[in-house]
Amino acid sequence: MPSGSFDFVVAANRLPVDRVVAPDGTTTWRTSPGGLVTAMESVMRHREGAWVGWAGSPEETPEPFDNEGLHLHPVPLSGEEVRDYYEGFSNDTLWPIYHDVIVPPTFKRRWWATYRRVNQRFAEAVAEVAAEGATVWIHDYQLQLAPALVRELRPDLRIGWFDHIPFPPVELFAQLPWRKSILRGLLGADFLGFQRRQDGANFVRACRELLGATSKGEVVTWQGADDDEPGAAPRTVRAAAVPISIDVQGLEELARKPEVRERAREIRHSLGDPETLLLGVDRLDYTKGIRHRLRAIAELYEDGEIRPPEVTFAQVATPSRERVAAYRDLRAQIEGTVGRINGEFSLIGDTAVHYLHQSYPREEMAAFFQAADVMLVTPIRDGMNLVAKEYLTCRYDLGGALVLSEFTGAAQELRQAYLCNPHDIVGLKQTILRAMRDDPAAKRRRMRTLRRRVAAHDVQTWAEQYLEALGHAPDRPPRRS
Ligand code: ADQ
Repeated sequence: MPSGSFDFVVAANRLPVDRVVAPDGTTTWRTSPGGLVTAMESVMRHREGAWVGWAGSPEETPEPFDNEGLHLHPVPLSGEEVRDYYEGFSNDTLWPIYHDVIVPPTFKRRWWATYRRVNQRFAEAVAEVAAEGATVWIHDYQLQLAPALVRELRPDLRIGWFDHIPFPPVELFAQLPWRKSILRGLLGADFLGFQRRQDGANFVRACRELLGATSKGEVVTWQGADDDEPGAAPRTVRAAAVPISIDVQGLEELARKPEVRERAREIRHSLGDPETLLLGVDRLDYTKGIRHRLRAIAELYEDGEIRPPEVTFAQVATPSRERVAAYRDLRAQIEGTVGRINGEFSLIGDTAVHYLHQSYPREEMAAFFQAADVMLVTPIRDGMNLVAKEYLTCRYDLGGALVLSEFTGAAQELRQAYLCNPHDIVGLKQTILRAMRDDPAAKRRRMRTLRRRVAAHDVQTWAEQYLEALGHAPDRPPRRS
């Protein structure tokens, strides 16, 4: 296949831009806020970079275009493909399996066929734009077949894949009827990056048990031929942890703005100037442990340990995947629970739970974080959880406290947080009370240590470490001094 002209290519389900339609009907593109774009900016500055992804609308696909120094190469998806590849196979088959089967996964052969077809289309787009010998960085669970498909078309490329979500233990992964194809797809990469060491180890074990591969530490060797697909070429691939982070400097600069600080005060005032504001911020997803959190909060009100207006809880929940049934059910349950708690424990003018089912600009999120005395991050399972790192970054005043579930990737790094097991409601309640009532000096010490950790490993460092590992794979990169 003839090569393109870009020596660094990112492939992700979505392009990092949102369409903005002016009143006169003209379309422009705005870079979407988010860590991945910022991380890529820092590593793309000295390279010719292209980004391959879906533009977000099934109706029309723009021609490739340039935006803020980046070449964007849209991949078309029809409405049916969005339903089957994205909402179906990615979010209703893979997502539940990769998150401990919190809800049952749905298996549909039609979804799988579409997932394969869309991965092939992404691979062809990558092969079209990549220059001879280019580096390709593929992202996430929507594109697990792409590494091998790209390699087939362009064996000259260096191919990496990064898993933003957990990689499940083989006992759960084995449920997937297409498990071998997924592993073979991933083994097309030179380097596979995971959030935690455990995720990488789960992948290596799956290769051993399901493909008969061999391994030595983080390196998997697969002979290539197996019953279903004789003749595939042997592969040696490294699978290691490179935990993702956030744009610490950018967010802290934002949080330090006088308008944001003023807005934080306003938020507290609007919530009745509580002594303690407890806060949850999540995509409305069953992995995030919002139900467990609400249960603990309800019991704390019931026990008389907390009461409005001294203590109030705000839950900000971004609308998410509303065309998938499990998400619609979750929303109905959560909204029912919030209604019940407020019916029972709110006073006239003093609300027990403030529930906001909305998306906010970054400035508003930073103000929320500054306003919160205790941040509740209680997922049942989460690849990393960036909210925890964002909260710490916004608390440059060393105020506040972070309650963090052990089942997040972030808990591997943030050991000084108030760690909890969200399934243990009694323990969760005790941890929330501790985070509220601990000695302020001890809380500040924890904050300082946590903030230092996040600052030392920001998203730019993450991208550099990832690319260094990819460059040396399957060997380990030399240690940094
Ligand atoms: P997500 O599951 O989306 O990401 P998370 O890491 O918490 O989870 O990131 C959510 C982002 O959305 C944060 O930047 C947060 O500030 C923002 N956000 C949340 N609610 C919002 C609201 N109401 N308005 C505006 N913004 C809001 C997946 C994995 C994670 C992994 C990331 C990155 O599931 O485990 O950390 O990718 O790899």
